[in-house]
Amino acid sequence: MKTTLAFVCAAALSQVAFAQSVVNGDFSLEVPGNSTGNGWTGFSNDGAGGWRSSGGNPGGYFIMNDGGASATDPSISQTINGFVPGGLYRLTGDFASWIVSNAPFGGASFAVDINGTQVFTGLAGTLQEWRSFQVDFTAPDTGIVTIRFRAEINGTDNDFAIDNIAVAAIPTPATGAGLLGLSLLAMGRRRR
Ligand SMILES: [Ca+2]
Ligand SMILES: [Ca+2]
Ligand SMILES: [Ca+2]
Repeated sequence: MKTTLAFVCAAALSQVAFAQSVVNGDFSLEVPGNSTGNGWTGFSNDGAGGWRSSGGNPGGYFIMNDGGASATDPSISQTINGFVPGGLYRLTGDFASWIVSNAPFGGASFAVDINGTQVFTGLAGTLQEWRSFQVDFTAPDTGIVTIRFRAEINGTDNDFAIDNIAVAAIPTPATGAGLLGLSLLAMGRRRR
């Protein structure tokens, strides 16, 4: 019985401790605009877009920009392995409308995709004002998750910058029960 309880608690704790990390989520390292490097893969970003070493929130950041073609969207993505299948996770980050010459802005033209499904859209807002997004998702059976960010999604030329991209595990009710069991076990030990 003791062994079983300890095993359950250990399993619960491992899920709490587990948090897949985004590589270079703060963009402190250079990222290519149209290939793969330092964790990210850029696509369809022109010279006015791409990685910048300073001026983000703070420090390095990445601008998704192209010429507003409706057939393509400037984007950046990262594939992360090792999620617990069925586990709950939270993707967070900062985004901002960016290029002055494209004002006035209109419509939702920023998107967050998880494994190819659009899960968040952001309205173009005040120029270069950082705002935050938060998306909760369940990890698939493969344990592999691709996060992708896109700008100009509605056929506009609205560019977006991103920074501080992170993923963390969300404690589940089962995990909470495991932790309760652990604290009860600890209390029992203290009593003895
Ligand atoms: Ca940064
Ligand atoms: Ca587009
Ligand atoms: Ca643009």
